[in-house]
Amino acid sequence: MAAMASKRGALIVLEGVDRAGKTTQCKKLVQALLQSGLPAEMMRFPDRSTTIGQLISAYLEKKSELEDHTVHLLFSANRWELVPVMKKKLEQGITLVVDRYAFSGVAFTSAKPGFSLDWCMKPDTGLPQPDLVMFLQLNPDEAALRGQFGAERYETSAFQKAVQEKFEQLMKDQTVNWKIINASQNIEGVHDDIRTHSLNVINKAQTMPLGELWK
Ligand code: NYM
Repeated sequence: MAAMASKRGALIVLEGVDRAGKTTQCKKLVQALLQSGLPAEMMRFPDRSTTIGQLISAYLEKKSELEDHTVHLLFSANRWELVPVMKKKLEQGITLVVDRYAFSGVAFTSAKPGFSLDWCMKPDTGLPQPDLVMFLQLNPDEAALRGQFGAERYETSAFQKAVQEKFEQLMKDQTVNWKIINASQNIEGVHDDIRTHSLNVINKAQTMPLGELWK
């Protein structure tokens, strides 16, 4: 018997430099979708709960050292290991709201010396294609007003500036549905923009097959 074409959930990603408000906004979006009767769940990368995720977490907390290519591949492997779960949930009609994805992976590694954007994109090529990627745009001065950086790896203003430039290069890719969100508005203003874009895309995704990233 042919499987019935049921409506899939949308894959929605929030990206941006550190402290742009991604986590806060992911939580608010899931809450708003659920309140409108739309099934939704939040995910985040890195997912520090898995065996691979624990290696990544120790590296970010500077409790361990990992060679730069190695950690890049671990971040990617951490996404791939969650793909079966993601596909299953999307097929069940659940919209996934994801805090960081392959774009963070590429932007952070390619901000290191000796890494091309191209090399960095390869391991994540073929991941489930997000239906929408919202980039929370925040200028460095605005970010500075949000207080001190944390103590994790990468949390310096010089590195974050390099990461921002890499995100800007990635956003030129027209095969990805990018939307730039002004993250210097208040929390509710940012949320309104994010919710509007999301509702739009949830509707459209229902009848479209899930794509493959960068393919
Ligand atoms: N990060 C995140 C990477 O370097 N590569 C990746 O693939 C991903 C998903 O890890 N500084 C970096 C970005 C952040 C850190 O922080 C994870 P958080 O607060 O868990 O989002």
